[in-house]
Amino acid sequence: MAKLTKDKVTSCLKGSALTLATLAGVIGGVIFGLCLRTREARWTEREVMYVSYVGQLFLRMLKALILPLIIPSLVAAVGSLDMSISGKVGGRAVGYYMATTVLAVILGIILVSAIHPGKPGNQGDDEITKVGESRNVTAVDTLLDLARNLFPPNLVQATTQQYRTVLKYPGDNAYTEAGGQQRDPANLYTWKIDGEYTNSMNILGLVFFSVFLGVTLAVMKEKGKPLMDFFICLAEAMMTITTWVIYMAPVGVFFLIGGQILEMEDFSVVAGQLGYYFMTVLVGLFVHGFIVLPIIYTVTTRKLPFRFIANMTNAFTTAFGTASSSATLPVTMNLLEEKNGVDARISRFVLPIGATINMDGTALYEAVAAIFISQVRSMQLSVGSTIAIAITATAASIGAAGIPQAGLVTMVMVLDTVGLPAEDVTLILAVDWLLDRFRTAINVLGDSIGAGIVYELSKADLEETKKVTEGGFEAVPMTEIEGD
Ligand code: 7O9
Repeated sequence: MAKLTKDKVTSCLKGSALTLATLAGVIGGVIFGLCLRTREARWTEREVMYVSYVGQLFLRMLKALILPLIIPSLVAAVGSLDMSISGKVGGRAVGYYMATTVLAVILGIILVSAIHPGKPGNQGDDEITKVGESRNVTAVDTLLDLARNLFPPNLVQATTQQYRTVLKYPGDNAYTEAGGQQRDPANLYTWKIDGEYTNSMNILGLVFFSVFLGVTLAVMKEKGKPLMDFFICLAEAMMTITTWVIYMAPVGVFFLIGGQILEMEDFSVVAGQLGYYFMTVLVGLFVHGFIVLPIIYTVTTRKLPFRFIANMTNAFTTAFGTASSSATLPVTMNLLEEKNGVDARISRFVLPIGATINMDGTALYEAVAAIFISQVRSMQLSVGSTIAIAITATAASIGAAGIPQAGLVTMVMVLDTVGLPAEDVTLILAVDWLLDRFRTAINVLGDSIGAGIVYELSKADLEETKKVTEGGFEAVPMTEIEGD
């Protein structure tokens, strides 16, 4: 009996060696960074760069996989499903994204109201340092830009740039050509409307186009097969590379986190009310990720969530190390398919969309942050304002990927809805880099559980189309890749 258990333990340990190594990488990275910090002299920017260098290499490898992975994944997954089935699958996914994001925001609002981390006045204005110039944009323009970016005029450009509206004040005596409206420096709506392309990938446009191409190939049936095979093969190749890159995770995460700890200003900022704010967000993320989402998983699939979540550990550690759910996407997809047995047609359809629009952690954080700042500014929030914060925090998390320099801009939008000044984001900046890592891990967890739920709910539908894709669209087993 005892021997059996021991055998089980060793085989389990072998299977989880990589996961354990990556976990050790996280903890080791923290210790490594803390040890380096004991040096008397401050670490220079260059020295920090040397420390995080290896981690940066790992991050670059992951990022290189995103584009050639998500486009063929989406096209092939949507293309291999009947239109009616992809409609059902997409509907389930979007329903899950909406429900969980709203739940996360509500949880955040309840927690920040109950804990009340922000005591008025303590955060002196002199501590505020202005970060960058604030951008002159209206919420309307941001929304219109979002829809504009859904339709990139040039697909190749969309891989590196996205559009944004820029409002300019041309001087007091200038009149608009149409209508002769007086320019008012205080009213953005009377400013000159200009636009520019910024250097960040237009992920919304690419995702939208890929889904559309997938639907088209599904409609073309036999005629579309050569292109389908091309995309299936490309996605497969990227997944294979991912299985190799994952082996670098322990080392990559170690140096990424070590470098970040070295770069950090000081621990003392987490004392006081900023510390309470930090804890509020952390408790919210924890409750959402490890209580609310698992319960939803259990209720909808009638399966226990523990195995499923444990299998995804490597994705969480990678998310924590990189602070980017898109860079983690290849890892997430790989683990979902290889360890949790999620059908590739589901994971490759649902995950890229989830990584783009489903960010529960971000939504929770934005709601908590806005209300925390209003507490510090001793601003009494009406029920209406609280609902306005909830709605904009939800919208900000959905649209984040479509907005250049999202972090600050979306936070400013949320603050703006209740009349708080943009400069106030600086109140929470000191702990943002660390919270980012935690909320990214929860974003990844939310995407994974979503894919798991949609898979379980769609099993019956998938059975019907089994014949169509037989043999063509299956993850390559690890043994085949490693060769003999
Ligand atoms: C967090 F679909 C993909 F994988 F190709 C994809 C590519 C890029 C998906 C999303 C993106 C992307 O650009 N996302 C993005 C996300 C852009 C700006 C901000 C954010 C928000 O990031 C989160 C946060 O700050 O709360 C978090 N760091 O999940 O990555």
